[in-house]
Amino acid sequence: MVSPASAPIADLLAARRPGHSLPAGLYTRQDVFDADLQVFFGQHWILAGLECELREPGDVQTLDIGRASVILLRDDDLQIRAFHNVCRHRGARLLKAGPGVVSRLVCPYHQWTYDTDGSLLHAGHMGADFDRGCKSLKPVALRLVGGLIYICLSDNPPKDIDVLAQTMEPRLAPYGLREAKVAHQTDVIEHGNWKLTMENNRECYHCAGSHPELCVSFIAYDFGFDAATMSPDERARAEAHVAEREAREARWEAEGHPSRTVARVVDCATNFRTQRLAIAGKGESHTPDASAASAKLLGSMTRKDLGDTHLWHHNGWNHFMGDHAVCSIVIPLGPDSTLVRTKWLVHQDAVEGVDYDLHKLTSVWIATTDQDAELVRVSHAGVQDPAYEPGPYSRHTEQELDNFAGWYVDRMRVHGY
Ligand code: 3BY
Ligand code: FES
Ligand code: FE
Repeated sequence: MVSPASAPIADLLAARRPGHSLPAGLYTRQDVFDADLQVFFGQHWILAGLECELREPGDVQTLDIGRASVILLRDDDLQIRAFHNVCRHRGARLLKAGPGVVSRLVCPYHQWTYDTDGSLLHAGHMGADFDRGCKSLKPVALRLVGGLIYICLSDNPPKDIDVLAQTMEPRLAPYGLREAKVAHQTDVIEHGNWKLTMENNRECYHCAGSHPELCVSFIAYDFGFDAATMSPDERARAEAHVAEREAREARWEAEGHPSRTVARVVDCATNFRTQRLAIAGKGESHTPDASAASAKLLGSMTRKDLGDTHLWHHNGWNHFMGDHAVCSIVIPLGPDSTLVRTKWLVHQDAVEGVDYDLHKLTSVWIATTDQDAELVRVSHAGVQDPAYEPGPYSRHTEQELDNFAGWYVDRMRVHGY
C-alpha cells in the first residue's frame, strides 16, 4: 500500500505489515524524523559515552542530539554529571559539541558562570537580591552501567533501564571499562535514516557479501541461517557451529563468565540484547587474523579466549573482547543522515606501538563501518524511490529486524502517534 505524502504518521504506523520492512515515509519523512527524535532520543535511554573519556575533574564531552545538546562532565568531586547545554540566563549554548576541559562553565554571551556541579556561581548585573540558587544548570537523567554512560532527556525516564543495568554490570565488570582509554575514534556520516543503520546492524545476512575483513573473526551463523537453502556442506558447518556454540556457552557459564543471551527487544522501553559470541579462527579479537591486537588485556581479563560480549541498544552496538572493545553510538542528523561514532578502547596503560598496533586494532571495524555506510546509502536511496514497497524479512536471518520494526511502531504508539 502506498501512503500519500500527507498521511498522518499514525496511518504509516498502521500500514506496517509484520514480517516486512517499514513503509517508506517512516524512513524518509521530515515529520517522522522529528517524531523519532522526540520519542527515541528524547524519551528513551540512549548510550551517550564512556566514563573513561571523563577521567579527570573538569573533563567534558558535549553531545548534540537533534535540537538538544548535553554536557557530560566529571565534577570536582569526581562524580559524572549530565546537564542540558542551555544557559539559564537567555539560553545560549555554553559549550560546542565535542571534548574539552573546563574548570568552570562560563557562558560565552554574558559570562554567567557555573560550577562543575551545575550550580550558578556568578551572574553579573542581576542585582543584589538575585537568587542564584534556582538557576543551576538543568540536569539530564544519567545512568552509569559498567563504564557506559546512558542518558535520558525525559523528566520521566523509563524504569526498565534497571534490567539493562542488572544484566550488564556483572558482564562488563571484568573488562574494567572505567580504567580503559579511547585509542581511536571515527565519525562516519551515513547517508540514510537511522533506522536503516540499526536494521543493517541487526542482521548478518549481508556479512558474507560485504564484510570480508569482519568474516575472519565474526561468525555470521550466530545471527541465524536457513538450513533449507544451504548446500549440504555448509549446512553441516552451520549445524556444527551451533552445537559447538551451545557447548561453549555452557562451559563459559560454568566457569563464571555470563554468556547466555538476554534480550529485551519487544514489549519494553529500553531495547537491548547481549550475548557472548565466539570469535572464529584464532578466536581472540576482531582483528585481521583474529588474534589479540593489544598485549595488555582489558580490566581484570586474564584470558583472550572468552569471545566477544556483544551488546546492542536502539542507538548503537558494542563488542567487548579480551584485549579491546569497540563501541558505536548512533545519532540521527536528518531523515537521510546519521552519525555513527565508533570508539576503540584498550587498557589505559597500553602504549601504541609497544602494546598494540593501531592499524591492527582498528582496521576490521573501520572497513566494516565503511562497508555498512555504503549499504545504508543504497538502502536509503531505494526506500525513497516511488517504486519501493516494504519487502519481506527473512524468518531465519532477519527476525531481529522484525522485532525492531515492531518495537519501533509500539513505542511510537505509546508516545501518542
Ligand atoms: O554490522 C554488521 O555487519 C554485523 C551484522 C551483525 C552484527 N554486526 C557485527
Ligand atoms: Fe548565558 Fe546570557 S545567555 S549569560
Ligand atoms: Fe554490516
